[in-house]
Amino acid sequence: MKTEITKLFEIEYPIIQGGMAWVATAELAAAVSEAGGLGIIGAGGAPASWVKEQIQKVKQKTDKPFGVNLMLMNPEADQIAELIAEEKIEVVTTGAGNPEKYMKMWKEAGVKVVPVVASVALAKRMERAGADAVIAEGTESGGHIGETTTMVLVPQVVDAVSIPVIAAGGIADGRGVAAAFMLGAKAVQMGTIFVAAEESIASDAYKNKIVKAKDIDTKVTGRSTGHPVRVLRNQQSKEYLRLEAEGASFEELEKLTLGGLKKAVVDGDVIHGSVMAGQIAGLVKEIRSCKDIVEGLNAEAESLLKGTKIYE
Ligand code: TUI
Repeated sequence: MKTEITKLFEIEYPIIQGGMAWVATAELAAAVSEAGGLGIIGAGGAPASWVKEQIQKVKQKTDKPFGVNLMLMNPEADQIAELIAEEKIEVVTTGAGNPEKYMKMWKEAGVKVVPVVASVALAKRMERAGADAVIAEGTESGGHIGETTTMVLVPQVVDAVSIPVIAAGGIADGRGVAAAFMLGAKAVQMGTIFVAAEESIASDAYKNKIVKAKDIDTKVTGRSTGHPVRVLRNQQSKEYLRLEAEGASFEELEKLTLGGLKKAVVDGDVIHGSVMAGQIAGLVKEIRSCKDIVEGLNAEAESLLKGTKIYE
């Protein structure tokens, strides 16, 4: 399926991998790009030196385009933003904030800028600031989320901007990809299914928790602090939600989750760690290679959309 996004990013399939902190390493990004999608290195909260190493690693593994996700709350966001420009990365995606202050620098370096937005207002603002596309991310997503669902957000963002829109949140099979296209998206971004991919460095315990998850197994922690985060429910989320309901302070709550994502991804502690995942975890039933995921979902969506003329 050729779309404005496959042309803009010079990729084979309209499938983009989310920039998940700790999980979106060079291994995963290279595997997704090699498969014909757009692999992304997730800077998360990591230092610029780590991001630089990951960029070199991806370049050694593949000649295909790849991207870097800048999580804007990263303490070294300024340095990582400069690194992205210096390295002339094909695509930068951003999350958890407004990347406006870096956009001139990125555009001048020829980097395509694709902010993640959770509202129509931010999508319009990003278009005015020169974004090449936006990712409209629904509240079904894992990790740090907005309030609006993918079904509701995507068509409203599509109507509000002229740049191409990528849909994210709640997609993990060809039906989801086809539905996103019907809403006007020109590509999809997926996270949860790629966390559970063969090439993902996430612990087996983390992948198994996704594979075993049912439809109602995610919880949103941190609504009271203004930083809602969707995770698979476990002892940590239960304790967090109990403290939150009792009116615990931000500091108290933060103590419970500090380092929690690394604990789950790297150490495999899915009882006390933060197992970030989207609601669609319930649909992810097996561990597959990135090639199988990218080609399989594309073929399924293509067949569902045959005759609709919404892709070339
Ligand atoms: O960024 C994400 N997902 C993430 S980041 C992350 S690391 C983290 N860990 C613990 C607590 C907080 C973060 C884990 N998952 N997705 C992209 C995304 N961006 N979702 C929602 C937004 C967003 C929300 C509000 C973007 C901009 C925004 O407002 C910007 C503004 O200033 O107006």
